[in-house]
Amino acid sequence: MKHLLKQDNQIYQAIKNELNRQKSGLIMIPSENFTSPAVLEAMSTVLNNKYAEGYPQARYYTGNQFIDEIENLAIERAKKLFQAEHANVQPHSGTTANLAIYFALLKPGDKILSLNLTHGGHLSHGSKKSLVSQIYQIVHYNVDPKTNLLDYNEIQKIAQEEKPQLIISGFSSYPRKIDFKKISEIAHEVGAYHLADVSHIAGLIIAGEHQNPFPEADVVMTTTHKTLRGPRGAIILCKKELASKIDKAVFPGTQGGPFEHIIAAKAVCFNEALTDKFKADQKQTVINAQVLAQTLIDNNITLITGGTDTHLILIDCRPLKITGKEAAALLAEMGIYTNANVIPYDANPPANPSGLRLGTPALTTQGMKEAEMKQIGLMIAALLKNPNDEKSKKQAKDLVKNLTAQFPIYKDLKY
Ligand code: DSN
Repeated sequence: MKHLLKQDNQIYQAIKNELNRQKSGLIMIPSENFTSPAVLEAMSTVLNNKYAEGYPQARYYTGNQFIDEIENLAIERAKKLFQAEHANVQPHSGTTANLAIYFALLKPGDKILSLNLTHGGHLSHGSKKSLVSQIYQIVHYNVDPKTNLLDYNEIQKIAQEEKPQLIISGFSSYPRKIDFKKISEIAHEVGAYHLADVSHIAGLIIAGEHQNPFPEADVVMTTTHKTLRGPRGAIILCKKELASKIDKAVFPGTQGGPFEHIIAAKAVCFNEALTDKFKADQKQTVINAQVLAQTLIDNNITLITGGTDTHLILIDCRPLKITGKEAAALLAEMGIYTNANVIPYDANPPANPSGLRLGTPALTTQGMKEAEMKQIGLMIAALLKNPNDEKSKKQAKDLVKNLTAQFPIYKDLKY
């Protein structure tokens, strides 16, 4: 980054510091991951300079022959990964992708049925704070109060009573598998579309570690930077008959010029996701999460739903007599990055919730396996049970140092 170094030292230094933070800590926020250097390279290119409003072979500006080639590759690879009939690779983020999907499928005032935000849903699925709730009527389903699991009979009952036009599945802090086929059945029974927001588990689906919502779901949306390990952004996949509506809703409906440098990086990430290595990593991500969960349970840490089937774990901090924020801050002090999170039926507000969310995608990308998960689980349990114990803190810092040295990331990236 010699030009940046010369021209803007403040930004250069901050980027360098961030690289060091990522290399020297344990990244355990389950929605974060490390892209490959090839993905980073594709993002940082002259493609940034090109306007390409429209779609391949139908652009509003000249000079898009190479951009078309790139976007077509991204589309074909995305379709192949999810066995989808159509892909739109232009959405800038998961939230804008969801807005475009609502715009494509619904009229203002239509009804959306989605999971309560505090039970694992997402802001863009209809939170009161989101624009979505000002345009559409929102009704929610909850997880079962005893098990914290989805109750498909309850979802069906609410769907039959409320007759929504859209049912959303796919969540941000639900650690268990989702029966997408069942939700498609419920949706179609009441004449609703089914949108599966698989942002968290896209990599798992590609690897066959989780049920694919297709061919039953009408639309699937995923961000591209979580388990999928690509650039920040999103894609929409859908049945052929919805293709034109979805494309028009993305552009010109809710976006202008696409980010073609990001689309190129998405294409690179999709090619990586088609490999056996990627699939093996996704399998290991789930094994790692399960070993980590079991180690925590064996050391008297309470987990929401009693474990995980996926890449993420939700710790109930209430028995520890600390808040999620205190737990996350304590771990961050050791260089272990997790996030405070609401838990179902949380008496505390989202700004100060009772849960701690953590996961294994980034650690697995670094090459860590079961043995390391056991070490990390023991260390996290010791810290959370004795937040002021200086010996545990010292041991935690040493472990982070050893593991990051043993499993280095971005070895060749020298800023
Ligand atoms: N912020 C994402 C997550 O961490 O799950 C969802 O948008």
